[in-house]
Amino acid sequence: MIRVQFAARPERWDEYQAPLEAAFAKAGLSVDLRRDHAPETVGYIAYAPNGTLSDFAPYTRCKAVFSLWAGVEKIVGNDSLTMPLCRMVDPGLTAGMVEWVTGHVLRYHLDIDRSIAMQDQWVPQTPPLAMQRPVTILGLGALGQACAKTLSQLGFPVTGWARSAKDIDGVTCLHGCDGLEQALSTAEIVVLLLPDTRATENTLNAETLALLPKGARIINPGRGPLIDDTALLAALDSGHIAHATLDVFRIEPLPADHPYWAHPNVTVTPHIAAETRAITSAPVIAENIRRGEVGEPYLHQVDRALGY
Ligand code: NDP
Ligand code: OXD
Repeated sequence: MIRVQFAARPERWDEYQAPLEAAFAKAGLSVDLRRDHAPETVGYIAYAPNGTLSDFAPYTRCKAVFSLWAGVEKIVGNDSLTMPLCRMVDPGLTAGMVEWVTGHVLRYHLDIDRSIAMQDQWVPQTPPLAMQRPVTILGLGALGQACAKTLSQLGFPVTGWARSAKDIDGVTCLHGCDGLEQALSTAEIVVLLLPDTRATENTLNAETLALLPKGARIINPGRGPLIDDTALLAALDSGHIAHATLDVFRIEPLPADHPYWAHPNVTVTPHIAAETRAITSAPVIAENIRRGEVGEPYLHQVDRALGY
């Protein structure tokens, strides 16, 4: 019997228990799933950073920790976590992010805010076509690639930027410092889907924001530290950046006195861009346990040195 510890917020248990048990059964795994196993008996941990578990040292026989979140910045530097760590790549999470990003890109592209503000006036203004609106996505991982493909299929000229070179149909792929400059220099809309690591902190700062064309819009569902907030507020105040939609912040919930709340050119959403779904993530966890049991490489294992 494989013992799996569920270490997420207690209210998540009801949502996850049945899908996980069904996925384990379907994968032919004999699993005892609980929230209160004796730590030294646990084989695998399903973990979320907003649960209570932070000391992994007592889990002496644990073979791997499976994050229910895609972003692992809260756990990747934990010294007591000496076993493999896998981040979440889940079709439901990906679909949610594609829908959220596409919706917010289309809000900007079609100037939907103007239509709402002018709904009592007959002042026609035809929006350009998607093919006339360059979009840049910073981060071409599971989520960035999926968004890039969908936006490209809608007709947007999409440029993507990652750490390593990529070849994605319909997407101009760039990497490295020069690549970032090029990626930003034409972008009318920028979407941030980078992980929060030492190397990505303040990717958008005073210098890189200045590379964007005047009037560019920013959408950040990645992580708060990707943006230098002071530099973004200055660029919004000067009008260089026309608007920002921010889903993630250095401190969450965003403090009540943060200038983003009241800024007329900022939309704040409360870290809801995409969420792991129990029904679509349970088979991913089951497959990783199957792999762990037969000694195959885990899916989506985090590179601890890179931090994602
Ligand atoms: P991945 O790990 O699959 O992709 C990360 C991408 O970022 C990769 O393309 C990687 O490059 C690139 N990257 C990493 N470091 C650098 C760097 N220094 N310079 C340039 N590119 C870099 O992550 P996901 O796509 O699954 O998720 C991205 C992030 O989205 C998560 O880390 C999380 O923070 C956030 N997220 C937010 C949610 C929300 O609700 N707001 C929900 C889910 C995720 P390479 O391909 O070369 O390795
Ligand atoms: C995640 C998130 O990282 O929800 O999965 O932000």
